[in-house]
Amino acid sequence: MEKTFVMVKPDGVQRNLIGEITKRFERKGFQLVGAKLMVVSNELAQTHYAEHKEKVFFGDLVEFITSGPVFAMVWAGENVVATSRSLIGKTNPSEASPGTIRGDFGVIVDKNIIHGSDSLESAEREINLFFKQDEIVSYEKQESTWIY
Ligand code: RTP
Ligand code: MG
Repeated sequence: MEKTFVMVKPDGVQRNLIGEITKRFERKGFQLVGAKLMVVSNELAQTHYAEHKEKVFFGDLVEFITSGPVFAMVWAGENVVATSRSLIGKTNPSEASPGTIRGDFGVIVDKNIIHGSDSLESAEREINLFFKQDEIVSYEKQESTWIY
């Protein structure tokens, strides 16, 4: 099953949006297969955002993402990489459509609430950066007499 890496950034955690964001992914129909609250080290931040290391905003981006706890997640489901990006919305919240996470909750580009992997390759790379193999759980829905 396809998987992607999603992270509530420090601003999203500060604003108590972990529940709201997790709810949107669950209700969309995706399955949560890994999650943890953590503080990103400087080294991990630089590796994660390596593609932006020549950009003028790189230093600020690394400083921000390491400034407080993030909520790192792995979500699974068909087309989860691309569909997560559309649930998240455009990078700049001022351009993100209402109904998307950044469109509904974000204001400025450097505090845009959430990260989502932008391709299958990025997803695999980022999941391995943030999670150990045994922190990812795979499970099937059970037939039961206790879900009504
Ligand atoms: P992310 O990687 O965080 O999910 O965001 P993204 O794919 O939508 O955007 P990306 O181009 O990868 O940019 C990474 C993060 O850098 C910050 N940024 N600041 N000041 C600026 O012009 C600027 N441009 C990008 C944003 O916080 C963006 O999420
Ligand atoms: Mg990106």
